[in-house]
Amino acid sequence: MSAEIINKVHEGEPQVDVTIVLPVFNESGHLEKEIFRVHESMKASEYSYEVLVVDDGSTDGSGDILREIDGIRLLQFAHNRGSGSARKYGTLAARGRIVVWTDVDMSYPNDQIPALLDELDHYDQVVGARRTEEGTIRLLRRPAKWFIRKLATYLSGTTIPDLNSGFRAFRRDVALQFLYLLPAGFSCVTTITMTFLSNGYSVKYVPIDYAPREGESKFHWWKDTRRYLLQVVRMVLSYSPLKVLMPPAIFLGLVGTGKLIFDLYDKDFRIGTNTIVLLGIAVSLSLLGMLADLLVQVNKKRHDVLPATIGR
Ligand SMILES: Nc1nc2c(ncn2[C@@H]2O[C@H](COP(=O)(O)OP(=O)(O)OP(=O)(O)O)[C@@H](O)[C@H]2O)c(=O)[nH]1
Ligand SMILES: [Mg+2]
Repeated sequence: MSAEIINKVHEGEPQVDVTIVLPVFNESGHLEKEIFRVHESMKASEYSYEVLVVDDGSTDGSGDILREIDGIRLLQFAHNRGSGSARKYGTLAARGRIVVWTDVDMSYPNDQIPALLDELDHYDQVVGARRTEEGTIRLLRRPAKWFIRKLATYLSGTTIPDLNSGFRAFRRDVALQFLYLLPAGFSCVTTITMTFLSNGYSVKYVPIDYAPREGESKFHWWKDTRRYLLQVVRMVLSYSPLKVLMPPAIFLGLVGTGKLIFDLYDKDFRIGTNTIVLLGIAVSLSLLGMLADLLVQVNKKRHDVLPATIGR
């Protein structure tokens, strides 16, 4: 028997405890090894599970290899859309009550998925937070990641030790409410953490080890860094615009007002150009903040899924 090729999205009651979603793009060298590792750890656990592989347009023969692998469900797309999109459609097609996201490059401890699942008790999402950064293009990615993580910590009001981890487990019913918000690229993992947090769902972090990947990275230094920066703008505008835009607006407003008073008294009512610029920026930032906040409020959707509780 080979992979079960699926072309219909599953709907209805969960049929297994866990679905492990594996996004694959050109990982032929270690694909079987990684899938074997996942199976071995899950078989030894008490959880019923399925492995759902999502491949969109691999060109290195990964698709052919996958079709021959036993014991997986396979979702294959002709077009490449990105790892976020693969994770999103994998979650949609999952039959599990819980969904696990991880990479297929031997970097995350996929032999420890059951331990990650054990931590999900009483939480809506549990994230493996990497102790070290062994990722590709570290010099460029590290400062960008650090900045985004600090910003996300400030926006969410919670400590986020690892915002970009690709190793996580979450309740599928909660995630389904937000799938439409997830971007197609790498920032999908950032977005799912932020979306859970900003909608009142709990996220727990457990420390994990992280190994250098096998095979070639799919992270493009410029295209994906640009997307990270866009992600910063989006996070500010869509989660708490007032929290970020109001402090600089108030600061510039106060400095501008001080300068205005100085101009009125000392410069005989000749208001300086820099005073006008300062006050103009302050007003623009506050208007932008208020407008963005209004859009956030107006677009708030109803969420019916109860957050995880502590059972008896
Ligand atoms: N289906 C699908 N999977 C993808 C795509 N791009 C990347 N992936 C998979 O998503 C996972 C993460 O991609 P990586 O290249 O490891 O990205 P990363 O973990 O941010 O970067 P590294 O530090 O290089 O590991 C891997 O399992 C990839 O095979 C894509 O376009 N489509
Ligand atoms: Mg990786």
